[in-house]
Amino acid sequence: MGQTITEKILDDHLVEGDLTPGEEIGIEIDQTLSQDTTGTMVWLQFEALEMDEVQTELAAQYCDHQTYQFDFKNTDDHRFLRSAAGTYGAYFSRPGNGICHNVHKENFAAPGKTLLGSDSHTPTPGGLGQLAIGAGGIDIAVAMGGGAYHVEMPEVVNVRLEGELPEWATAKDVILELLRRLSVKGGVGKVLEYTGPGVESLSVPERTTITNMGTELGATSSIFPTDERTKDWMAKFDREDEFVDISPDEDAEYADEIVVDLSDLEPLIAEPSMPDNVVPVSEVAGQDVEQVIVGSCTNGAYEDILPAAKMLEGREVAKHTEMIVAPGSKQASEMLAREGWTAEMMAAGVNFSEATCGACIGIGHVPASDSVSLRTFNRNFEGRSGIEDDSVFLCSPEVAAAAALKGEIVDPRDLADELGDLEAPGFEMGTSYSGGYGEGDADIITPEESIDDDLIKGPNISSVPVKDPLDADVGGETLLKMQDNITTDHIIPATSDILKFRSNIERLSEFTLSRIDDTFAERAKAADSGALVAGENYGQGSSREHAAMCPMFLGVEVVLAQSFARIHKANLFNFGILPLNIDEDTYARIEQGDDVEVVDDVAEAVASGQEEFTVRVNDDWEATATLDASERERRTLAAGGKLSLTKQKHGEGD
Ligand code: MIC
Ligand code: SF4
Repeated sequence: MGQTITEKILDDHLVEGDLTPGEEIGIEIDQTLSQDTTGTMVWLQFEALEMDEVQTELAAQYCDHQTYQFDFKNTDDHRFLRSAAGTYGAYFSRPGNGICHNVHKENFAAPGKTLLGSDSHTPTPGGLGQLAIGAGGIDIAVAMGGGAYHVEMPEVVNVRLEGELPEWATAKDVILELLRRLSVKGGVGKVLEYTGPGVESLSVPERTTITNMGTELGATSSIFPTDERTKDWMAKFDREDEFVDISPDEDAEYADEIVVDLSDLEPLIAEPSMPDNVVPVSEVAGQDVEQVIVGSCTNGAYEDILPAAKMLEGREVAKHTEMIVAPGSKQASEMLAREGWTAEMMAAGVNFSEATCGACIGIGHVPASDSVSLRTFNRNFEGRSGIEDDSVFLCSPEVAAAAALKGEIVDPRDLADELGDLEAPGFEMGTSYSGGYGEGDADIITPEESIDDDLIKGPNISSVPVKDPLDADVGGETLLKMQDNITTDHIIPATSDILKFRSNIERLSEFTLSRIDDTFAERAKAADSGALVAGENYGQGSSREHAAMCPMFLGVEVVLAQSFARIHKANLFNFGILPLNIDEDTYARIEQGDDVEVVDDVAEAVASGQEEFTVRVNDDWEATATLDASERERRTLAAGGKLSLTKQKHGEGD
């Protein structure tokens, strides 16, 4: 039987299991990436595992999320990361050089290889045929140490692209259309594989906009075949020798097929505050817009910003609107500057940001109260912009630029009619790329160039918390009952006042679930042990393992949810928290404050493969909950988490 692209790459890297959807497989990892807010824990865990050196073909450490360094703690984190990269043999991308996904895509991503990254948008280079997966930090640390990465074999779904994009519709509208159809949990347990005649009409930057935002569907990854366009794109970075031809076999079988006719698409927009609240722009036209931001890891390439620049040339941003351009990488910034576009945009009233995540996680450019912000980003979870009750819309750079010009949400086609001389900018590849990271790139320190051979830890950098092995008794007070689609931004918010504690779990844990209830941390500490209850898709969004580490640190022992997001569920296992599935009736019946006890000797039941558990509530009624876990996940839980399990295995010489 023929194979899909995903199956081909997995087959090449398979070290455990077979490619049966739903079964756990172990794969070899060729490349890893981590960034500044998850990376400190990655390296602290690498150190705790007593590793000497990176074992993967390549490991890259980026400094991108909090590069404004408001506090010495951020700068200390960056210095620690440089020292860790140098000590253990990773590439180090300096603060300000750009967002991990953009810089990695430009400099290191390679078709046919596997990439594991401690950031949920790691699948971005799927646009050039790399199988890239987001995971928690300890998974990256273990992979860097040469260990396999374990994941449930996904179903491979074919997204067949037909036709070509009409004027004013963009790659962003392709992924917004999929979000509209499938919702934020529509991709869980799946890899979306793009095929069909429409593929060749899309350039690599357009493809990576789509694969980047596959994360918002909850997908394990997203991937495109490679072709001449991929090869030409890699040549711009002097990396054509790393190109490989990769496409599905003619008789490849997919679990499902979704057809998107590109020629049917129109400008779309995601309304606040979920990326799947998608409607045609024309439906929400007329709303006043006070802020517009073009950039981020989704739309931060030179090719993403150029259309906005062309639209702004010789025009002016509306007086009551602020427009910010935040390029995804220094490379993109440099090209815009070299070609004169930066000056054009500045003349139009645009403000430039350094190449950083920044505003995407509420660091800088926080919207005014009670105002609309239009962003070309991938997420608009409530409060993520740095202000509660925010009103963030997600759209393409074209729709963003149109709103900046008009001062209100407007379908760019209508604005073009109104202005008479506004032409659709179309898509154009950059020509002034300056090559790869090799010689002369001051912003990437190669392992050979490293100046460090020891870890440098500032006073805020503490150690990794470790849980005791699983106990016979699991449960406690229901500390919080939450609804569907709770994000990791709810569990451990980002924003500048909190991010600086990412390498200090004791301090960070004080902010646990504070978005929902600011008494949570205090109550959890007082309760000694506890449970969390949630609806569907609990823990969607980011890969931050802190969203499991901090509840664990505060004594949460079990999470009862109707369903879980993939990375977060893995993180719960990795930190020894029992993730149990409950049905809708049980969810409806349990109240906050209820005492929840998992009946049985839990440690023994988990180890022996038991799937159904009885949960006793208030010593009054009982319900059934299920544990969907692989053998390895059960061992991880029993050991109290992945760090302990991996150490045990090393001890046994495994
Ligand atoms: C995000 O987009 O939410 C982040 C910030 O990039 C996170 C990583 C983090 O929490 O540090 C992600 O997507 O994994
Ligand atoms: Fe950075 Fe935002 Fe992309 Fe996350 S989604 S990597 S915060 S730009």
